[in-house]
Amino acid sequence: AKNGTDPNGYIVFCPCMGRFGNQIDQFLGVLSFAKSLDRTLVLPNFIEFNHPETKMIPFEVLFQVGTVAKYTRVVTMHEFTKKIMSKVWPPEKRKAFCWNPRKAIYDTDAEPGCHAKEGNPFGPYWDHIGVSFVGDEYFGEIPGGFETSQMGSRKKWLEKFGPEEFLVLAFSSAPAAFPSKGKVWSIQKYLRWSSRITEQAKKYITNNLQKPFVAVHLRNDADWVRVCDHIDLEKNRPLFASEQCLGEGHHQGQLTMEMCIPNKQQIVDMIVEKVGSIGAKSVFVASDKDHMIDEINEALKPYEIEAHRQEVDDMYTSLAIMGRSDLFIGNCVSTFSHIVKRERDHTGQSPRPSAFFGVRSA
Ligand code: GFB
Repeated sequence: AKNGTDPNGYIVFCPCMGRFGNQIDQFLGVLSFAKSLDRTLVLPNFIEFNHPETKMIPFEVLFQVGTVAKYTRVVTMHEFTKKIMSKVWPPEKRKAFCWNPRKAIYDTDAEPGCHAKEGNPFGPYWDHIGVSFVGDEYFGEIPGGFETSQMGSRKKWLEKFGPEEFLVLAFSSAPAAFPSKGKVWSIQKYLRWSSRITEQAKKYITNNLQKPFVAVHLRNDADWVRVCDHIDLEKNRPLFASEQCLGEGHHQGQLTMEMCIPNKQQIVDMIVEKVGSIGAKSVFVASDKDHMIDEINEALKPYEIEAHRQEVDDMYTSLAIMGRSDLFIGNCVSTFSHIVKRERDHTGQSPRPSAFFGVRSA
């Protein structure tokens, strides 16, 4: 490669939709897309919303670069911006890629386009890495778009947006399906928590939990109640991550309110059942709102075991702890739970047990 850069070019994108579970969900599809176009993927900064602050978290703070590099060619955002960008992507070549032109949200007089830097997190994301765009390119006419498994798709990408003219493809949002398709879920095995996060998880477990332990994800903040209002009992349509427990197109059953927002009794009953089934010695609870520690401990009294939480629930450590549990109980609709489920299914010799609220196991 000329001056140490990839002659096939690069893909850089903003994981601009949703929070961490959504961002990871789409990231799996982006990995598959980059591999299929045989370009180096610039590992994103993940976006954390601590209102009013928007924080950029470099991929390598959360995950091991070496492991994801076993799946496809990657480079960290840091290395790309410091060493590569100026060589392969002069400012006058910086086009934004999106599906098709759309109207701006704020500037109502603006021409339709990608508006790649309009609003939060779009603007802050590219500003953070010092990128501005001189124009837009649309890929909606390519058969399948980012679904390059479709006939003729890869050829079209090369014809229209080949590396001679476009060494860098910069996407204003993740070039991947949401929710993710089943065929990319196993790519999760290339996402290994960074040693810092793994150490924090191990330390927490050693200091607080007796093994074997059950881990529980409770998704119960106010925003979630509104999500569950969208359950379509008639058409039984997939909702966010729901295919993780009901299969693609929900061929395995009906999405219910209990799966999305189980009530307190259903939660406690499920935990007690699973504790009994594996003879658990402790329970770990992660939540975005109400960990229900008192209610759970009341129900666990006869078993003489206790439920624990992180006093400040750091979401990344919580995910890693849940990944390491002996049995996981998740929320079927939550993409946050799905991270744990995929990790347990695919990072190991064989799948480790996961269960979902509202889903009766055989
Ligand atoms: O990750 P996420 O897209 O998953 O959004 P869902 C949920 C966010 O809530 C996480 C926080 O990124 C965390 O910031 N959160 C959830 C938690 N559970 C926990 C937890 O156990 N511990 C901690 N510390 N934080 C949906 C989206 O969220 O939310 C939809 O799929 C939609 O896009 C909806 O926006 C409102 O899939 O659960």
